[in-house]
Amino acid sequence: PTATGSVKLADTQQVTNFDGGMKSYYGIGDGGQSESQDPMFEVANGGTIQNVIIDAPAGDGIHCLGSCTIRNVWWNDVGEDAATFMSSSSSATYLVDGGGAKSGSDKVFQHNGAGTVTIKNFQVHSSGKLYRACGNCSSSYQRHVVMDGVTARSTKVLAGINTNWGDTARFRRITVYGSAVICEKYKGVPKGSE
Ligand code: DGU
Ligand code: CA
Ligand code: CA
Ligand code: CA
Repeated sequence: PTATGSVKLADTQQVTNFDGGMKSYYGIGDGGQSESQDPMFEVANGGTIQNVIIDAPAGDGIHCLGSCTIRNVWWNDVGEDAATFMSSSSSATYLVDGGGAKSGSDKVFQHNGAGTVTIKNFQVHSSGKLYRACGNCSSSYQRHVVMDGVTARSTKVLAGINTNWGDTARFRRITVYGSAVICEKYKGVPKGSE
């Protein structure tokens, strides 16, 4: 989509319900793969972020501290990753509805907390993995992902999950251009015991 304007962020924006009006936001981190970058937006438990375009440098993207909705958000050049889901509650739900992500050199959606991530009506282009359940987080939660209406181009893997922790992945209406591994199964190893 075409941006209606552009906003350079000086620091992380803490939001509960945020509508970006289809402006482009950028300016956090260095655009590379360093794990220590700040997020652009931190969304409170129960919050929604929508109608946002994210351009480089995009830092650590969006952090959802609890359940959240990410609606019609477009990453033109994913930073270290695009969004991280962080609730400690097994009933947390995170919904990504609409939008798309390009050039996530490693991961797009990073699920470090517990609960279920639903990725719906989403496009991913030139990326490593669309979704990864954390493989070495200190909390070995069960993590679940549902993909419904996902189109992938030049992307290696749709979901990476840790079957030894009981993670699950479900797929519906998936379109792949080129080739992609739909579900890569890993053995999660908590940090410190690798
Ligand atoms: O070394 O623990 O990549 O949140 C890897 C880390 C890793 C997380 C994750 C993230 O799993 O840092 O971006
Ligand atoms: Ca990372
Ligand atoms: Ca990138
Ligand atoms: Ca990250």
